[in-house]
Amino acid sequence: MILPILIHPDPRLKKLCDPVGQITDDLRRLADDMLQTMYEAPGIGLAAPQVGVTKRLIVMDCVKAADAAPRPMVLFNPEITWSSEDTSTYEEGCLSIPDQYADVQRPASVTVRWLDREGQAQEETFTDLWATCVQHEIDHLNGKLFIDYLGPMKRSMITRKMEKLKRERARGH
Ligand code: K1U
Ligand code: ZN
Repeated sequence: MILPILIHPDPRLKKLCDPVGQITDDLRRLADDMLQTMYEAPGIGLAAPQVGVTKRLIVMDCVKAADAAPRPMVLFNPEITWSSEDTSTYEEGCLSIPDQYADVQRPASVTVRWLDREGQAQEETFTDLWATCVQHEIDHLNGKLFIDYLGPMKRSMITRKMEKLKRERARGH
């Protein structure tokens, strides 16, 4: 099922999300719906608060090449356990802030621990776009958006554009 994606500004995008306990069939179904929603958008990641669920769950697939096998990932309770000193800058976008992009500097590599869809603990070191994406998605779980890394002028300009977009969408444009 395709889920509606919340658009900034929305108080649900600013909340600290709750850890999940037991990985239930309902949570696995939510993860599957989030993956379907992410691929359809299209995007390379999606966090549960973006679909109005304040739980610590993210999905992502940063495989770029069209002829490569997809790698859909489901991460419950993801935690960064190590960040590299060296950084990389990527022009980020966000499905909750459509058509707005800005350079964000983050650690170039991160090690993340999480529970997979079977409730098994996993740990992996991510680099390149995967590292950028997993940090962007974990930020969502802490109520943080990529525009929070920008200066106040740029951030408020984007917020005003999104308020206008939401007014237009509400009028059916
Ligand atoms: O969390 C989100 O809003 C999804 C976001 C993830 C992200 C993008 C760029 C850097 C870090 C994190 C997106 O997927 S925006 C759309 C996007 O980047 C994309 C869309 C189609 C093809 C390739 C990329
Ligand atoms: Zn986002």
